[in-house]
Amino acid sequence: MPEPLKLYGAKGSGSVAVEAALTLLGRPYVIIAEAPTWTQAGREAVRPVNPMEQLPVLITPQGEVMTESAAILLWLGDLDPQAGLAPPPDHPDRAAYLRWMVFVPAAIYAMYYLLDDPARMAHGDAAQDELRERALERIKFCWKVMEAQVDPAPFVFGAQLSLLDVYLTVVSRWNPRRRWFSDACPKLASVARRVDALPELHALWAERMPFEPGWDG
Ligand SMILES: N[C@@H](CCC(=O)N[C@@H](CS)C(=O)NCC(=O)O)C(=O)O
Repeated sequence: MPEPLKLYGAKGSGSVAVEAALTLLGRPYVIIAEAPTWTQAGREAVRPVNPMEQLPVLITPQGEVMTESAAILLWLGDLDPQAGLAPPPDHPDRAAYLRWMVFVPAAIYAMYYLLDDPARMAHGDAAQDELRERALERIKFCWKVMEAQVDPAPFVFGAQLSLLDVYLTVVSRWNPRRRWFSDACPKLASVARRVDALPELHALWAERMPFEPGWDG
């Protein structure tokens, strides 16, 4: 049995995508710090390992610090090719897998830095309101770009679940939330609903990203 991987995470955060990947892979892990980085205590807990003060942070068995959700998911998917959660390097879907695995954090996830606390980038209520609004519009635009270019059946790469499906399921739980997502991006939303319903992830969702009243927007 491999040594448990160590993860800095927080309920409802991007670490849940990594937790879901580890769960599907059957790979033991421990949350060594529950560190919601939207609180002072959370930021302080993460700072020694990630000066960006962001989650997720994974510590590899060799003690390497890994940040960046997509890098962690790509690494995990390749670590266990038998699990089939990542198209291998010579697979025809590999290029699209890499493309969308980078698109989600670069185009969408990065926008939450502005959306969650626009005061970090703009002065005054009016400028901050505008920044928040524009960041949200950008997120919507980017989801629609992805929606137009995928053809899930039922997952993005056909019958085989991949970590891209898991990643988009977690990120689409945030603003503008799933009610908007279902209307504007029905193909991607159908993927997310399937991943929401995976029996292997029921306990994880309940504990780490619960479907509480109003969860969908
Ligand atoms: N590029 C990073 C972004 C991570 C990120 O923004 N994480 C959020 C939690 S979901 C965070 O820690 N935010 C706190 C902050 O940005 O100050 C990744 O993909 O892992």
